[in-house]
Amino acid sequence: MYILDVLAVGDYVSVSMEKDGTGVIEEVLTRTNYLSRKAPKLKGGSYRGERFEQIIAANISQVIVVFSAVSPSFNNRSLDRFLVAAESSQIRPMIVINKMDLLFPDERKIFDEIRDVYTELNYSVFLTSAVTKEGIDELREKLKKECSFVWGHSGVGKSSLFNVLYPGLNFQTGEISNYSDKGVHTTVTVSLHDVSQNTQIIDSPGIREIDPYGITKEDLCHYFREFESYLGKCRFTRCTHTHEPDCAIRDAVEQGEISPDRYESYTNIYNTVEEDLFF
Ligand SMILES: Nc1nc2c(ncn2[C@@H]2O[C@H](COP(=O)(O)OP(=O)(O)OP(=O)(O)O)[C@@H](O)[C@H]2O)c(=O)[nH]1
Ligand SMILES: [Mg+2]
Ligand SMILES: [Zn+2]
Repeated sequence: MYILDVLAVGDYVSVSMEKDGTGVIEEVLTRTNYLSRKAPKLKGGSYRGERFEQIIAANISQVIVVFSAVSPSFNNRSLDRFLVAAESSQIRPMIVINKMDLLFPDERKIFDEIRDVYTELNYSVFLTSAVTKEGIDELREKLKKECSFVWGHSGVGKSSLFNVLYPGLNFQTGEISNYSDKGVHTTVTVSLHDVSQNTQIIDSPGIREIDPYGITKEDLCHYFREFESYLGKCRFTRCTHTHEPDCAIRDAVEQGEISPDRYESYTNIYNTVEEDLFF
């Protein structure tokens, strides 16, 4: 049996002390929650069809999903994947769209609309800039007395945001000179920091695409908040909400009650969930 992660950032452990003062971890205490992903396949081989769960961080009270408005450009399909990953781990996500300073004034309204769509779904959304400090005070308020895990693609400004939120952290950030739209990985490890009393933040390296562990096709609809009130109202009890007649979800999309864009994210993720790998 493979054990990929005995310990993760955020774990609580019990420790005993040896005579020479060395601490020995005796036990990892039960996790209240954790974020995980499918472990990457081993180089040169596969896990014979099995994929293993890799814990990214544990005992988190919220996930801050960070995107940039531009450089790299915002992608709502990808945002929905992050939200699904957080929802499936039962960890509250918040959304940050950073680098607002790089937009032309007439481009801002697109992001005001995006903010409205997700605010309507009860997600907190912050439009920020690490340069002008737009949105920073409001975001800091939401981090108080929480253990927040920051998640997103490389180069969106996760570490830069922490540096302006909590001056003194001095996280390494990417240099504009060697930064491209592809993103260079500046942060390379997950690390937890006490920034004030009862307030912790966890910085993490940018990820290319989220590959959540343990999501089934059947459960996916529960991770789209706006679907909830329609579930159980389709003609077929095992409706997949992708093609069946008299589907309450698809009807709601047609009636304009569910955003077609969000529904497209659902079908998109649905088609990529590798059902057979989760048993
Ligand atoms: N104009 C502008 N540039 C920003 C902003 N935030 C970050 N940057 C720049 O974007 C680049 C990447 O910033 P980082 O903070 O290193 O990004 P990251 O998300 O931590 O990246 P990884 O550690 O690789 O995951 C750097 O050149 C920053 O100076 C912002 O709000 N506005
Ligand atoms: Mg970073
Ligand atoms: Zn349905």
